[in-house]
Amino acid sequence: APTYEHIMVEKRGEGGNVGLIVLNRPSALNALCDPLMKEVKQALLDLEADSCVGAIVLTGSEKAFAAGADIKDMQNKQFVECYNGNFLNDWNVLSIVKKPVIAAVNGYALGGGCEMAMMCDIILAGDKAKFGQPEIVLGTIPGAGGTQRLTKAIGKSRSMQMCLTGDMITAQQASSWGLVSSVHPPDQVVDEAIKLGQKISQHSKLIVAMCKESVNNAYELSLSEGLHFEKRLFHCTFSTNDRSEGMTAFIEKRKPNFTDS
Ligand code: CO8
Repeated sequence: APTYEHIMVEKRGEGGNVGLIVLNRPSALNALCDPLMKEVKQALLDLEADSCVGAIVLTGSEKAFAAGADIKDMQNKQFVECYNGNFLNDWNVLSIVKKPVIAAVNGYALGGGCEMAMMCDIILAGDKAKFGQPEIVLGTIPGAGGTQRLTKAIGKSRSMQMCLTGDMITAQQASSWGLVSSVHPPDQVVDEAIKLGQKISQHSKLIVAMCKESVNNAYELSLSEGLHFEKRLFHCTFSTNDRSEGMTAFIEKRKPNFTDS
């Protein structure tokens, strides 16, 4: 297994069916420097390739999920360097992973940290979590979905307010606005996320990936295109062993034995 400097990677759950990535750069509140993001990318690709793993949990520390992109790294950057080097372009790896990724957020999820949480498929929050897009305070704007995914999650007025003031919202607000699924005591968020990951892992990994792809298309396509895509993928499930096994197991009143095929 690769050794990492800024993250920790474990496998949890029954048979190691949930991958756990812990951001671990406490000296900078998990600010997302380039080496950290490269490690996250590698860990995600490894877990994606691991056939035991059915879901992935991404978390930070109790103080910070991630306090954003690394401001010290950005301080002296110039436009040409950002543009030519495609600055922050490989951040999107989180959004192209096929397996479900659950963010377990405690403490600060700010700027790129909030954006990273929003690239995940499900967000669970600790009751002291704080979400914000403070880029405006630094004279810049969100660069990895803060104006886009946030707006789709909580609506225009609330997103505008957060992005234009830079103010943080609490876990309770994030929950009532629909940004997060549920709120838990801080020391239980990761366990709850792993439980959720285990539950998802019991299903066919193949069908889970198809389902995730279809939900994600709700953000990309018109309703009629999205419904068409969904219907075709639904039809596709009838070419799989797992669809046949799932329905047969129901009829035979037993648990399905999925083979991810
Ligand atoms: N970058 C670099 N270092 C950071 C960052 C950061 N984003 N956040 C905190 N740190 C460092 C601090 O500099 C400090 O280091 P040192 O001890 O060496 O001075 C250490 O972490 C602890 O931080 P504080 O002393 O400030 O801790 P507090 O508890 O007083 O405050 C806060 C916590 C409120 C979270 C505060 O640290 C803060 O406001 N941080 C900056 C938050 C921010 O503005 N984030 C947005 C960054 S811009 C961004 O994310 C742009 C994204 C663009 C696209 C990204 C692609 C995905």
